[in-house]
Amino acid sequence: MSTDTLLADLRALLGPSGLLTDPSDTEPYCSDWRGLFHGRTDAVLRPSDTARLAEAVRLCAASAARIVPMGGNTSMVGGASVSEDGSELVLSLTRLNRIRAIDPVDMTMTVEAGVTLKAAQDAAAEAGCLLPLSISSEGSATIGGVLATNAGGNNTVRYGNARELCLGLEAVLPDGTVFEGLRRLRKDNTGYALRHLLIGSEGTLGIITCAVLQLYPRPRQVEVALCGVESVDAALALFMAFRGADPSAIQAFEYMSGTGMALVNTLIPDAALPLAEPSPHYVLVELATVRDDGLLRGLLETVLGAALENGAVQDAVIAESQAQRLSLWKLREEHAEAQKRAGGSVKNDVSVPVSKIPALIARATAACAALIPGIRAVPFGHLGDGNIHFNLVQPDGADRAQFLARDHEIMDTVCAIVRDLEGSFSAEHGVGRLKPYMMPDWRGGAELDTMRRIKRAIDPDDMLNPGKIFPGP
Ligand code: 2HG
Ligand code: ZN
Repeated sequence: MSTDTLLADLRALLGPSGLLTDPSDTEPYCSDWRGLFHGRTDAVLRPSDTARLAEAVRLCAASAARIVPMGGNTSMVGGASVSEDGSELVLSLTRLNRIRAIDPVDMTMTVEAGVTLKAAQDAAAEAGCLLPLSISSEGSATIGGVLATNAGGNNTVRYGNARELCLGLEAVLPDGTVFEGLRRLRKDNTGYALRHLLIGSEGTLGIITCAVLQLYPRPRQVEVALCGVESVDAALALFMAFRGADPSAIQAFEYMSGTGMALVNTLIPDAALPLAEPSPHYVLVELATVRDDGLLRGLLETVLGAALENGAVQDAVIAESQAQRLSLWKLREEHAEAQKRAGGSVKNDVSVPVSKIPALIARATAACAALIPGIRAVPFGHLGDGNIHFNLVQPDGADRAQFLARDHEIMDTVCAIVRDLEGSFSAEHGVGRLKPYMMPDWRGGAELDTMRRIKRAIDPDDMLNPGKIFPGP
């Protein structure tokens, strides 16, 4: 079947607003948030429900047309990027944007893939519940994407990754059949847990269309503090102090470097460091509890007081209102945007055992400085669960393209240290199109081979999200 016939059939199925073919309409779908990948496509499919989406996939399969599923297009690794040769179609999930159900007794919500994470959080809050997944891009990132990549974010230390919050899934498989697994059971041992195969598969095995998410009670007390600390060891010591005092109270424990904080302060409007002096390192801690006993503030002050006394913390500020909590979080959440504004940056979304975070930051900072003098190391992230974004910003005034051309060299330098520290080169952003070249080295032998066999069994014609996860054909 010719492309023209396929597009005519898709237009008849999806209607005029369900199929974009004009280059001025499709262009925004052809670049990623970081500006690393620029592709082409003949069409963007925008089905409004699962039945039409499944039929569209059947039509594509019959024409051997390849599909790149896309949610909010916030991937940091080109996970939703189309190829440069124009041979792939984009399938946007954003019109599947209904919240099908919220059940405050079962503590679950059934959400379509195109709902933004923020909209899902707000809907859960209106029902008196908490959807605890929280990531910097939550205003644009969608439920389908966060599950397809098994996103982690700020609250993993307490609630786990997206995987741990998903009880059921509906997905369209590469041949257009619908996997109907929208169950909301805590116990359901019935053969292979297929939803867990789809979660984290980055759209290479199926297109997630709807999910049942686990909700939690909303906290009644929340405390947020920003602390200036002298070393990464001191940041880790502070984490251990909070864990020792009450591990169940830690909702988020985030690390930031002085370099990253300075970029946010300089490049993000309305960002202001509320401490008297800048510090070489920072910690943002959020405590929360559903209890209504008024004791959470005391816990925070006791731990911080001891840390100030023993020198682990140099200075600290505790938010006194929701507005202050948000402005402290802004200093952390704007890190990605500030780095984008600072010029070219190379990202390493890595994880190590929590105990090895100080070694990771010290060794990787020194190794990158030796590789490219003047390079700005901007490590930050989710210290509480061992996930550090060891990002490198180009030297001030350097040529962006020349700097980015050395991305593999920089990534390999950092990842060699990560490997030595028994970590992972891909913690929460996925492998996407950026890191498949690392797979043989890190997941070689039986592991990568089994992944390939699963891919071939479910998607023998490599129809879904080609070029992601796997190196080569
Ligand atoms: C975050 O934690 C995101 O803010 C983005 O995962 C990290 O920019 C990054 O590398
Ligand atoms: Zn992150």
